[in-house]
Amino acid sequence: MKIGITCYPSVGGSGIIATSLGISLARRGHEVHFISYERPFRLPEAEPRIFFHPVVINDYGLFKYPDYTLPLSVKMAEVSCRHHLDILHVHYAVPHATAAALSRCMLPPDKQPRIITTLHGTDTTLLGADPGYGPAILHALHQSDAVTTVSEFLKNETRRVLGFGGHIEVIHNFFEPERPSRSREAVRRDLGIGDELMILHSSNLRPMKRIDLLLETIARIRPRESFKLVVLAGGDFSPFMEDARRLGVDDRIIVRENVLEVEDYLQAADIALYTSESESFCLSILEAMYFSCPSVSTAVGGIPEVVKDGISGLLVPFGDADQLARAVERLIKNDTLRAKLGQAGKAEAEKEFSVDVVVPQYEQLYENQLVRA
Ligand code: GMT
Repeated sequence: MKIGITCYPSVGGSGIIATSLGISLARRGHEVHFISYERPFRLPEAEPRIFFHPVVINDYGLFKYPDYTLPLSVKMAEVSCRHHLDILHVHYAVPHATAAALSRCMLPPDKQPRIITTLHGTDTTLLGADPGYGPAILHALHQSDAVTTVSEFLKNETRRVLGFGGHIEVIHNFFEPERPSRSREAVRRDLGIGDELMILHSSNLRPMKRIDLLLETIARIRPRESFKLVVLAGGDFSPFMEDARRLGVDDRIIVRENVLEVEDYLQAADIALYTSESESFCLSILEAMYFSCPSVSTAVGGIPEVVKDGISGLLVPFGDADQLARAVERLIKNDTLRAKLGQAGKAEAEKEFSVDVVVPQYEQLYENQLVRA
């Protein structure tokens, strides 16, 4: 098949999933065309059957705000036409699904690809609830030939928040780890971690990640010398360091910003910690599971579809820093429990969320669309 993929190219779960999907589809023999304003950061330069089409954004003096949706839709139409795309798969509805629907209107019927929209999270939970966006998102979903969500939770939210009554297929996220570039020992040495346990938090630091709760939790873990928190920050962590100092935990925190070799840190971690107030899936937890690293996280959104409490990780009701800290302490004190949850997590990740399990589900969805076309 000839498949177009549009996603955000920067650090972020939806872009990572879209990029991995495209790479995997190309390795399975399909031709994949990425369309975005920048080359996705994890997209290899020379990979057979993968093409990148940049969208050029003009900053005309007339515009107070540069427009992306129109040049994106024109590029989608151009690539669809020139490369005879069968499928145009957009990740994150805003503005990608709207641009895809518009692009199709520019094409004659025999040149129109089938449009698949994958909702990832805040495109429903945040923007879907915004009166300035919701109706446009709903319209774009109605224009899509198929809609998928990354969890049952997000499917239900899409029905509830947007009132979308069409068919929604749940296709969970997946992860295909790269081989770490350094040894576990080398990474820990570089981080200055000795006998302490390494707690890992990796996120884009957006408000729903609740970094305030993360720091409150860290401040309550005893003994305080038993761990270091390593934050892989997709953004600037320095504003949070003031809070860390106030809580007296700044000496427990090591920050690395915009890391590409996430696997290096995943293999070095002992516990992953996530305190989000909303999460459609939480790809970072799955990444940790692949490296047998058990997580402590809030039981919000789609996280319970990824982690089974007491089996592959520990779930705690949202908002309770004390309970989160006690759960981390349980894992710090109990090597056997850590190993047991870590192994079960890895087995679950490979069984349910591997590239070989999930990518064929997308392939099947595409094939069904072509049969119907
Ligand atoms: O929706 C967002 O906030 C952005 C998006 C992203 O690009 O990182 O995150 C969402 O998609 C990820 C990949 O499917 C999920 O793992 C995240 O849970 C989800 N974020 C939220 O729901 C807050």
